[in-house]
Amino acid sequence: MKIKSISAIEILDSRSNPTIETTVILEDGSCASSAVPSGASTGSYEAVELRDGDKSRYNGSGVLKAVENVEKIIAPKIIGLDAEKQREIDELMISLDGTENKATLGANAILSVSMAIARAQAISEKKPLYEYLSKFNPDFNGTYQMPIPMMNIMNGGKHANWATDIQEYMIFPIGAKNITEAVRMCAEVYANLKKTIKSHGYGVGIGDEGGFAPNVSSNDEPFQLMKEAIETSGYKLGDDIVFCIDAAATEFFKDEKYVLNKEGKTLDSNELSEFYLNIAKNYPIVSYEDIFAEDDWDGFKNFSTVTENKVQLVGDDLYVTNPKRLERGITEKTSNSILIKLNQIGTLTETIDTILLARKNNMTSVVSHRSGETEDSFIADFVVAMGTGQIKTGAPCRSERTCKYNRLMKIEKELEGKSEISKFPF
Ligand code: 2PG
Ligand code: MG
Repeated sequence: MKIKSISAIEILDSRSNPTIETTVILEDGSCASSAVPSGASTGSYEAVELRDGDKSRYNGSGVLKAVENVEKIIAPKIIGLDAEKQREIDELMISLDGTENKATLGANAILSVSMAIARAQAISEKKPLYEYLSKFNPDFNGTYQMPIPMMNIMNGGKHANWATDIQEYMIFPIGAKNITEAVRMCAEVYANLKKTIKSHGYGVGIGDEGGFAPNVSSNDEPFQLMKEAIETSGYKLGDDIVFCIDAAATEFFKDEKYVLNKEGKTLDSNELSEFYLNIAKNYPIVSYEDIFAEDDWDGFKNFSTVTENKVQLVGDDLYVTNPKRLERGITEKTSNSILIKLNQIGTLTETIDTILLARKNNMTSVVSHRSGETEDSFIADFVVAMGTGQIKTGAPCRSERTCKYNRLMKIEKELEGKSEISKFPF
């Protein structure tokens, strides 16, 4: 259906920072909006998030320029085109921008249009978003793969005033028989974790992604607290629920060394690898994201060798959802998994291409939120459509996180048995 109008507005994200929401209306009246999230522990190779820099508004973080780019530059070129032609429209925006990293128009401006167009076309075709998006998944066979959720229930690093050096401590309910059960299991553990943390004399304040952020004494203490909460909840650690981490190590990489303030240690790449593997002797950690800095390709590669690819090693800042960086990872056998964030690359089409490239090379993809989020639940439909099998979207707490989990449960209900929860391949 042809695009009739495009407008954009500056709204707030979950950290109270401005972000952009774009609304697309098609000629048949189908109308849809999409909002773009924003990271804090961002990789330096991410596409550019355009901010105004005008200190008199929002301390310089306004996005009025991005809004203007949508309305004055992108809209005139796109109005009248068929919203079904996602790839052509995305490619047109990429060429309008003209840079490698979308620095002219802003990846935030471009992505808000890219997502809203898909959503409007889905409405026009009277299809739920996940069904419409499944046309971009060449491997879709009629049964939807629901993702196992990685829930970040203890927060550290930049998201939580450095309560720990490791940024994210996630529970992963591999024993759940469907997404509804997975969400319930994690929510029960989350509720019990609050009691556990209190009983250890800590505060129960939360970080940017809704996980607790007590002032623990080491980087492995959160595992002990989560273990207690899992057992109190009646689940078996290792069978029902396992652990994942995102160290976001780029954030504690200083002068070519890893500085773990919680431990009072400064480590090189090999020592850091040992450090993680020592923790893993006591706790079942199955997925390791960004456990080395964004340019420490050797660190990742050595870890892959040492662990013989028996655990999931996820590159986030390492790959920034960029097919070119992923190509290098594939050639050098750097890791076996990639984190997928739409706003790191800036269009739906490029994000899909990256997932398909990873899949072709036997790598898993974990679709992810950002630490600064909105009520937009696009990624819930997207992960179901692409069948990547894993999503991480924070704690089962705070509406910008729960809206994604709630959407997944609604999709599962709507599909009534025509979906299955994915198996974790490691
Ligand atoms: C990450 C993300 C999301 P941010 O590092 O994976 O959890 O954080 O959005 O701050 O980059
Ligand atoms: Mg990360």
